[in-house]
Amino acid sequence: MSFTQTPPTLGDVYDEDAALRSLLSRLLPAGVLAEVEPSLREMGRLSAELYPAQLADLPNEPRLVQWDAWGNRVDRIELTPLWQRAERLAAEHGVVATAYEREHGAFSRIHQFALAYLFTPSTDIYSCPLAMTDGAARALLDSGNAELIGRAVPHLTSRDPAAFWTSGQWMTETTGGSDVGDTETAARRGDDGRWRLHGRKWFTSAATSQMALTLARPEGNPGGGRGLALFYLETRDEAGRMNGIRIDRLKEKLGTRKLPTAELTLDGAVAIPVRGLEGGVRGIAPMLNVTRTWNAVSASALMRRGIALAGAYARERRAFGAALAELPLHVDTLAGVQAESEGALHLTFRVVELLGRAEVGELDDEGRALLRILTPLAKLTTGRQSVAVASEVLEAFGGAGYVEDTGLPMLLRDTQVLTIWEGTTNVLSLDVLRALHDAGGLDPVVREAARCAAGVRDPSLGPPVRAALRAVEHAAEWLRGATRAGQPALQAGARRFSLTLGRALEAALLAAHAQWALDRGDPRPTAAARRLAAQGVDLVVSTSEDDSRLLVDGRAAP
Ligand code: MFK
Repeated sequence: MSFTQTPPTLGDVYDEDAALRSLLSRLLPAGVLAEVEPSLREMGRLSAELYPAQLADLPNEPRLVQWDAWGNRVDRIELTPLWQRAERLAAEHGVVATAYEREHGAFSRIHQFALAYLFTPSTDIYSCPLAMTDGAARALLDSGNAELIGRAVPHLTSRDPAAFWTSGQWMTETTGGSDVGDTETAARRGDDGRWRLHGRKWFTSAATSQMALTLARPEGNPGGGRGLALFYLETRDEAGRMNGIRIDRLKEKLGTRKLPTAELTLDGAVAIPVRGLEGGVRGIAPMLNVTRTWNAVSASALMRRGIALAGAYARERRAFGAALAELPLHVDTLAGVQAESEGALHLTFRVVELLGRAEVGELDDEGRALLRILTPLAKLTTGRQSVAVASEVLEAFGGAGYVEDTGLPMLLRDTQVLTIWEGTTNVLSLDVLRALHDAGGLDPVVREAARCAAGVRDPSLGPPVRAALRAVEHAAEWLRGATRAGQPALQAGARRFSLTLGRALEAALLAAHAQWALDRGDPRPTAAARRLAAQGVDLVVSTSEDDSRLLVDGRAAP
């Protein structure tokens, strides 16, 4: 008999997630936790049940059918079996709806994103259309457009699969996904008073949605972001015909292969302005902030899934006379990624907590400024962590991690997108600077770190608290210097600055939570806080623009 390895299996996805359960026990009042826990346990059970279905679905990919047998242009996308199931399950389990039903006030966001966190890793990035659906509901509600709110929001937040709609977020054009102000799509008003859109959308995720929010420039408007307007459109009419939209092709992507990302031509798509005829970027910003939060939740969730699989494997796989889980270096490696994932979880759910409080009007100006700053910080920090953790998870399986039909490579490919879409690490670092500028400086972040530190008493938590405070102070010092030096210096260091703030806040939040857990007899989060800080939180270094230019193109700075 030749030896075969035991594949990793998932246990109870909710009950075995010690970090999530500890966090929720602190964030939610006992009565609320008791009420929401059955739905989380059920989602954990469902997530474990879907995992084998996800593996069985590995060879399937969505397919674009442009023509029917009789020569009619139909542009139909056939989804993979798991995606079809995910749509129904997401509606029934309220993965978007929970946030808007608001049964538990501000805590409903925590409940909803905990559901999303459990649902995401087994559903092949179905979190993408859900993120955009949630974001569209938020943007429409914020717009105050009563007609569109009445028409779309009940669908976007429905638990009935027959009534549930998802939304697209069509921003990216061939001119680029970051500098959206260069959008070329034109909006023309016809003699019938209706607006029609003409242009090409180059990267539209989940093109199967029933509606979309998109940007276009009304004829005669100036260039740049301010000349764009935010439009609402429905993709098909009541007879199922496309609304002046052609699906040109699906993208061949590194990952998220089950997600039907498409290139579209808008050829007279009838659309409705959501909030006036300019300021479209401002109008879509609430959607971006919600989808960026989903991105951080997805990053945390995919890290957790990879680590759960690597842990299960390490308990079974024997090498050098012992289970991997007994080998000191393997244990040390897994502990390192576990600490990264717990830091990510705490920063992410701090954003979620603040978002929930903002939505019920509980936040003051400083709280709103903190939410605005932490949203891109969490997205960019957790996105980078998820790629590093997924890479380490694959390595923890040795060669098996590199083999497609284990399903493990998909983890690495899928996390890579989290640093790209919804704003790259660099674009979001610049967004952090914009948010700090709007907030009048770094005070909300400094006070957040100080608030975390103030609650920590146990000496074992001294190292992470000191590391976090020193890093925030170092970042503040850099910001003062770079502001004096001018825009090129500010921009060049923005990424290291933002990652430092993100990691420092992760350590501070984790340390504050660890004190709470220690008070209840649980030393685990303390180990995570200490390890995260030991792995380094301060990335601020001085660089020279001359050196950078010489390294990149061999020439000195102009
Ligand atoms: C797993 C879950 C993940 C979800 C999956 C979703 C997949 C969807 C696929 C995609 O659609 S990916 C494409 C996503 N694209 C982006 O995220 C765009 C990235 N680029 C940026 O974020 C740029 O910074 C930006 C487009 C916003 C720059 O455009 P502008 O026109 O140069 O913006 P400007 O002038 O700085 O800001 C315009 C206004 O918006 C300002 O307000 P005022 O008009 O009142 O001055 C800004 O303060 C405001 N603003 C910009 N970003 C904001 C914001 N307000 C609040 N929050 C923000 N994030």
